[in-house]
Amino acid sequence: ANSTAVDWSIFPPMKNDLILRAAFGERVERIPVWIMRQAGRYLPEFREARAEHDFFRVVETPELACKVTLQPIDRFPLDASIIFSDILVVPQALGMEVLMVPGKGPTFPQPLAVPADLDKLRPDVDVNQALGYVMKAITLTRQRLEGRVPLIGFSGAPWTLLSYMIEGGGSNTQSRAKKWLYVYPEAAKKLLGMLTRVIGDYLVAQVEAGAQMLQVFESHGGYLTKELFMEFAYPYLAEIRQNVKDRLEKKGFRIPMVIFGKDCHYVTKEICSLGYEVVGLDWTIDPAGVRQMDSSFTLQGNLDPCALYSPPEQLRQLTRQMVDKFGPQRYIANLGHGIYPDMDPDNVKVFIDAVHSYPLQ
Ligand code: 1CP
Repeated sequence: ANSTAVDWSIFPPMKNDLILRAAFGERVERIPVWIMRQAGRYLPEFREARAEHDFFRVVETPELACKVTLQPIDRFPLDASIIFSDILVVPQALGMEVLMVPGKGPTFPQPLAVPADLDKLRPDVDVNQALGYVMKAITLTRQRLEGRVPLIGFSGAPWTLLSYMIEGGGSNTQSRAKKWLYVYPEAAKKLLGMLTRVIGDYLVAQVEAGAQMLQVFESHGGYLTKELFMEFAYPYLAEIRQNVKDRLEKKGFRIPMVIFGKDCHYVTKEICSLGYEVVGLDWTIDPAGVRQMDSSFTLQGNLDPCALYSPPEQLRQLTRQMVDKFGPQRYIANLGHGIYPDMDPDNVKVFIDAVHSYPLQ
């Protein structure tokens, strides 16, 4: 009864699976690299597509989403693609309206204000129906990639999505969302549970449609205290991991999962214990310190995106210094967060080439 699952035998064989091997801790002959927000406004061809179409129009039209997903792949020797979408499609699936307001970013006209507002959501939504367009974009993109590189699917994490649903958009403090954790903890947990269920279904459906790796974005992890993180973020991240892994294994899939927590340095050890194959680090974390703790998982990251403003030789040196700290195995090179719109695409090439030319034994 799943309308968007496809038989993976329709997909072309892989020519480059470096990132999957690195994720599973197998030896690689070259370091894989991709860039968070690699399809985005720093690319002139992306700005051209966005001048013609509204953001969510691109996301909801498989041909357009596929086209912009492939833009960075056609331009750079990246080792992975990530499906063009947004973490806020999950709140949309639950029944909330989200608009992309130019100059302001994603905006919810009617954010959740009080616990009774939870009754307006659709907790039993079928993601294959509500988000079928994402799965169709994934299947189409996997075909058009012709095995060049693996395709990554993703979702926002429960706490990060809850914070957007209550704040109604970006926020410097997340104080409205955090208020729920102190004043309405049971309602917050009800919503987190709802999100956890939908996110699990959504990640499984993305794999059934063709996604070969999954990343969970806890982008607002940095706003919590350790106690709040352990109560309102950690258990849901653990449940998603276990639920998705179990369901995919039953269906015969072996898919690596990445957990990326932004500003989560105060819970690095806890995040590493969640059991995801890959832990993404932002630029505030010293990779050497994390490596010393344990080596049973792969690390991803973590160049300061602003290093891309450097002249080429300096950028090459910063990239080599970064790899020195991680070591070349069990490692996926990336920035410590998404690339910014005013960055020079030529420097993206410098970064990728510097990773690829790092000498491996
Ligand atoms: O008009 C535009 O083109 C808007 C810019 C943009 C883009 C290119 C937004 C708005 N979203 C996206 C795409 C996007 N978002 C991807 C595409 C795949 C790729 O990486 O190439 C992904 C993975 C996301 C995920 C996403 N959206 C996150 C998690 C990653 C992160 O940055 O921490 C978050 C927090 C969002 C919300 C969001 N969407 C867009 C903006 C500007 C924001 C942040 C808003 C805020 O908090 O102020």
